[in-house]
Amino acid sequence: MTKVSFIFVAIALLSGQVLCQTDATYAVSTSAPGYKINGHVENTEAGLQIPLTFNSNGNKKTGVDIFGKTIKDLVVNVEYETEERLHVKISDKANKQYLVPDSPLGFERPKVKHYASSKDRNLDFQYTAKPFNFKVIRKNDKVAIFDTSNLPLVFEDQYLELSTKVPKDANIYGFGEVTAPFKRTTNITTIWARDNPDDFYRNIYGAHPYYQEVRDGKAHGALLMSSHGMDIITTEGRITYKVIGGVLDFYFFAPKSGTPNDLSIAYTDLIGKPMMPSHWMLGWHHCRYGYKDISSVETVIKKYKEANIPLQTAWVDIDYMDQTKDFTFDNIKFPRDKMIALGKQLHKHGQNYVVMVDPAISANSTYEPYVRGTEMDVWIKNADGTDFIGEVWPGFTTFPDWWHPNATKYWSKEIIDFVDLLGVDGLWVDMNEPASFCLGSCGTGKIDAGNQPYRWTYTEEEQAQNHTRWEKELIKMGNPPGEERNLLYPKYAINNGGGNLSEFTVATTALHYGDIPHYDIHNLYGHAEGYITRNALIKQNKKVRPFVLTRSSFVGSGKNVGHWTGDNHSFWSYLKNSLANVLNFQMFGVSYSGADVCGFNDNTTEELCTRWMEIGAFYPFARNHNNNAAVDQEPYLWESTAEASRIAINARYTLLPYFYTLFEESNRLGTGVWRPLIFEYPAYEELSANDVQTLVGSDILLSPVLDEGETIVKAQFPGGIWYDWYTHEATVDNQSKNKVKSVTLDAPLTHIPIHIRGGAIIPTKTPKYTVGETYATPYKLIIALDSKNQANGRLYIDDGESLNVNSCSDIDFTYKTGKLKASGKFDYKKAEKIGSITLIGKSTSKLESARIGKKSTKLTHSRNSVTVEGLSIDLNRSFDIEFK
Ligand SMILES: *[C@@H]1O[C@H](CO)[C@@H](O)[C@H](O)[C@H]1NC(C)=O
Ligand SMILES: *[C@@H]1O[C@H](CO)[C@@H](O)[C@H](O)[C@H]1NC(C)=O
Ligand SMILES: *[C@@H]1O[C@H](CO)[C@@H](O)[C@H](O)[C@H]1NC(C)=O
Ligand SMILES: *[C@@H]1O[C@H](CO)[C@@H](O)[C@H](O)[C@H]1NC(C)=O
Ligand SMILES: *[C@@H]1O[C@H](CO)[C@@H](O)[C@H](O)[C@H]1NC(C)=O
Ligand SMILES: *[C@@H]1O[C@H](CO)[C@@H](O)[C@H](O)[C@H]1NC(C)=O
Ligand SMILES: *[C@@H]1O[C@H](CO)[C@@H](O)[C@H](O)[C@H]1NC(C)=O
Ligand SMILES: *[C@@H]1O[C@H](CO)[C@@H](O)[C@H](O)[C@H]1NC(C)=O
Ligand SMILES: CC(=O)N[C@H]1CO[C@H](CO)[C@@H](O)[C@@H]1O
Repeated sequence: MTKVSFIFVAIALLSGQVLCQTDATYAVSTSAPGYKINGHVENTEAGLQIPLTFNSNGNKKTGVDIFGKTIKDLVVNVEYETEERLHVKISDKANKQYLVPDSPLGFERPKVKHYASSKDRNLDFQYTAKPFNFKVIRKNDKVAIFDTSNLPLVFEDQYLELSTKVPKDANIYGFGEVTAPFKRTTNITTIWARDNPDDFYRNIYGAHPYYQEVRDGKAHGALLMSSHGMDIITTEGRITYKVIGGVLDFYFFAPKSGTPNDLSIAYTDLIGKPMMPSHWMLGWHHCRYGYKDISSVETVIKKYKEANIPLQTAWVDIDYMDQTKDFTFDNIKFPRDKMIALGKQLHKHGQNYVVMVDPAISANSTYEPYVRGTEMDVWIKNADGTDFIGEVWPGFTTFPDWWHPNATKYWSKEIIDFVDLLGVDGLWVDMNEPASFCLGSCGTGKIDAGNQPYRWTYTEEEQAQNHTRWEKELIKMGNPPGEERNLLYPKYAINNGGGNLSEFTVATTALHYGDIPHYDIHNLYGHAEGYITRNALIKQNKKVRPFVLTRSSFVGSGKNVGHWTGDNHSFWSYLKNSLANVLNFQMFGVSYSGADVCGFNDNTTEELCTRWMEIGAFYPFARNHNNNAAVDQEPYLWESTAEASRIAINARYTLLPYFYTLFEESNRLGTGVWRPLIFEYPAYEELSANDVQTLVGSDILLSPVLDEGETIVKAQFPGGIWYDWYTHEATVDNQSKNKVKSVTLDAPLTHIPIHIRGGAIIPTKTPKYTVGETYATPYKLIIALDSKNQANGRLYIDDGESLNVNSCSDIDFTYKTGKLKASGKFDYKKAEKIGSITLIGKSTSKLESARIGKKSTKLTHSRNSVTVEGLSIDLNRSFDIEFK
């Protein structure tokens, strides 16, 4: 946005302060007259239906056609879908604006059978007639969680604007994908999927127009269900949405309890619950772009083992492909037979294997995936009906149109044949924003041109020449027939970090099946690929849980895939921001997520990689990944990094049953595996901006070093007792409720501070080299007592891989008045045992023995805990143990 339009007046803030931002994007369209109720407001079975008409006050000149064509007649549908979810959809009466498609590729909206009654629901809808404005009221405390009063409503074909008031310094979280601090302050969040490695505060790979707010200790959320490009402006006192198409399709969430965890449940009730990973997926992963041949990969696997750093899964980036074409092998460096043998070798050692696949298909008339796709006519098209041909790694490429009726069949065959052949355990789908290195259909008429020099390898002058030519051709190609909108250069341009909308991706004028311009569907492309790829993997093997890791994502993607935060840099700032990014994805319902450990682009250093391994070992998805142009960063390369990695990964493997239990909860309920402190302690305002520590579930607190040269961490601890993971000492002893204690923790280079919440029972294992070996050890319970000498916890057990679980155990542990009780469901019949129990807490020094059935066993005392070892308690039925 460069031009400041005359209709933009930087308005005085609701808080009374004057907005300093000069960028017009921050302002609201004060000249827009808005809408008024026109006719009967109807009470429907679901709620209300309100007809609106443009509030033109005779003066047709102002506030009309601001950035598009004003749509005069609108309908507001208010639906009380559940007690904690309200759907408010403002759409054009004529139903011409594009909606996010329903099943199967977009977003599967749940069918509502019974709407919430006015008595039971926690949300109310209030409105004014002229101009039309509305408030969403959280009933149990009468707070207006969304309030458009005195703020304009603009509804044009290519520009929609709506704002809500928020309190001063509001605790806003979400809106993405963006690399920014967890708590969002004044900023513009642009949503337009984009392949970009490092732009802080700019739009990157995924599209999640969802936020959560914690106000007065209570959480609520709002989703704008839109696949269009948009800017979301968060500024003092206000959030403003500026969207370049579609309708205003909002969902509001307000759990009765007010807890952020219950909000996550309510949100994922709508968008789908996060997928359930297999045990192996929770192990440590390693990958590099730029291994020169397969023996380099084999060497890495060997050296990990020699250094005794657990490695569960070896990955191969696009290097294995023949001229970077999907589903092929480089005959010399990564020959097919050796690639197959590598998988067998890994499996023999209880390890796993994942490779990359891109959506772009080389336009090469002797390359079978291209030939088959062309026969089935599955490619995205140009406005004139020819194939759209962009440029990716293998040169000129076509792009599967996931909406084409043949696309699922086409892609499934390619995926299934490939996985059958190679024996990989999962796929990694990259470049699916989709990324394209040229502008427009630069490969039209250039089939069989082979690999091309990449755009960035030309001189600037040549790049500019290419760009000018591409742009001319794109403009010449023009709009699809019958399309009246300006798809290439909408008047409201959004703050796309890449410039014009079609830069580095498929042109917005290109067509998907049913003549849907890419303009309307762009943000769904990666989501659709993830969905189809997952289903193909299920078809390939119905028994085990599929593994798909995606770069681009949309609302609801977490149901199908995991996500890594992309091509970041080996800088301290990225290490620090990785916590916020992972926390964002927990909120977006993509629990299985993580950043590239040690950083992707640029050269890491020993210290940075050491610190990154320490926290990276605890990312829900934990993988070291490097770029071809950077120095090696395998964790065994430096002594301190190797040492820190062993310590941290061993702690993760010790905690595997705890992680797995959290993933099951996430899959069933929708809660995050990682949680920011403020989501577990929403009443503690001091924690609202803390994104440098994180909780794993409710009970494990990580306080990593994220700054160069630091050997201490200034950590915040909410009320209660917090025990040091390593020494069992109470770092914070009986801190009173609702108070935060700041503690400076020692953190020498190879040490990550970890704390256990007093009151938690944590199921653990003995860490071994692989996840399988770790899981084969007996369980060990850690009971960390609270100030009342009580604790409780949960353990979920199944076979760790079945897609359809047919037997599982769900065990509740409680410890009270010296007695540990295990109760719940005990259906998983395979021999699972508890081998030891450790009690932590001051009062444990008085304990001497544990009585199990008739047998009494002596306890071993350490400084702050007691342990009973050599147990063999069957986890197939309830039991009691008494400590005396
Ligand atoms: C977003 O916030 C950051 C940090 O406060 C700031 O540096 C940046 O300028 C902001 N961006 C915009 C567009 O306001
Ligand atoms: C699907 O593919 C078949 C060839 O397998 C082709 O005949 C048919 O036209 C394709 N369908 C569409 C809608 O393009
Ligand atoms: C086209 O693909 C075939 C098969 O993968 C390959 O052998 C050939 O080198 C490719 N041609 C070009 C020009 O890239
Ligand atoms: C880009 O420019 C170079 C140098 O002028 C030219 O050789 C090349 O074909 C152009 N690439 C594309 C994809 O148009
Ligand atoms: C965007 O498109 C406009 C209109 O063609 C052009 O003037 C401008 O240079 C383009 N911007 C970029 C970053 O390519
Ligand atoms: C990374 O290190 C290599 C080898 O020392 C060097 O050639 C390269 O320029 C470095 N890259 C950056 C971005 O500093
Ligand atoms: C912890 O503090 C509470 C009051 O805040 C007190 O009632 C309780 O006895 C204390 N417990 C211990 C173990 O110190
Ligand atoms: C539990 O397992 C033990 C040993 O594996 C067996 O003896 C016992 O019968 C089992 N109990 C139940 C309730 O299945
Ligand atoms: C653009 C991008 O992917 N940035 C990532 C870089 O690294 C940090 C830390 O790992 C991530 O949080 C960012 O998302």
